[in-house]
Amino acid sequence: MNQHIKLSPKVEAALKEGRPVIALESTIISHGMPYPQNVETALRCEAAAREMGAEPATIAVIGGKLCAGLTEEEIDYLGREGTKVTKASRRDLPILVAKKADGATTVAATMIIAALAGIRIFATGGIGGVHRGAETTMDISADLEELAQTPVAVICAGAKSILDIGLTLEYLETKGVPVLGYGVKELPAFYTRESGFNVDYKVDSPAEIASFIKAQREMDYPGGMLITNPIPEEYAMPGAEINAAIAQALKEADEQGIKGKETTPFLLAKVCELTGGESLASNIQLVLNNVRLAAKIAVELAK
Ligand code: PSU
Ligand code: MN
Repeated sequence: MNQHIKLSPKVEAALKEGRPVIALESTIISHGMPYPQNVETALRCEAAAREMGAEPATIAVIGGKLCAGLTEEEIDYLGREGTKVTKASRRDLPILVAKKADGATTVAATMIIAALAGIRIFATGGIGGVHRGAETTMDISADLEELAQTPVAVICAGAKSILDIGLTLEYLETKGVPVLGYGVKELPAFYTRESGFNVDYKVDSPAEIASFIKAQREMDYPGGMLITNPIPEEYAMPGAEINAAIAQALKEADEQGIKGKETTPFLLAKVCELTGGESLASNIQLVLNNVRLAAKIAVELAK
């Protein structure tokens, strides 16, 4: 094991015994949701994974250690500190390690640490992507590059329309990342089940997804996979309402000159504020739904 990795006793035991393990990220805790719902959701995700037979490994950098498996106190700390914690993507990891500092890991950084720890499945809410206006800002999330080079399958609820969904799919195609739809032909748009864009392959069972991941690993070339799982019908938001909130959030971000790593957290918080917490309730449900699917895939892979 890499010298900078620190596994929790439970994660270490599960990996050693070949039991299913799924990674969970921590930027969603610090920057993706408000306190205390962020901590509650993180703990509910861990419980949901265990219920489905997979050990959860929530990932973050604590005191310069690349941790897979956090204590409740550590999760609570990340949730309370919120945006005061460093949002850690690929480029931040060496600095945090050298400075023995803390960081909440994005999808990209979580994938790197999961791969170092030997964890191949990772559930989250939404990934970063190609932002609207990227043809001039060049704002493309490091998450997409990571999917192209790190062997971890990421289960998410599709791409939010704070992003340019079409360009995000084009980018993933260029980078050779398979994009699967669980039970759907259309890429889900996070808060809603439809985006107007198709995925590469519709898949109908966790076993089928596991067979794709297994084939990818057997060929031993770099890169992950994106499995998109639509939000359950009963928690989906009306398209018009969410799109109006997103349009307003994008306008305010532009007016305030928000840039770089601040962009995604700013947009997420604005949308939550503008929808009076309704989007937060949807967000929580879709994350739990993704954790359950990831656990089922991990269970299949461990067979
Ligand atoms: N999208 C969400 N919720 C999130 C994020 C994205 O719906 O919490 C977080 C994830 O941690 C993701 C990161 O990896 O934002 C992407 O940030 P950026 O766009 O700066 O790469
Ligand atoms: Mn960005």
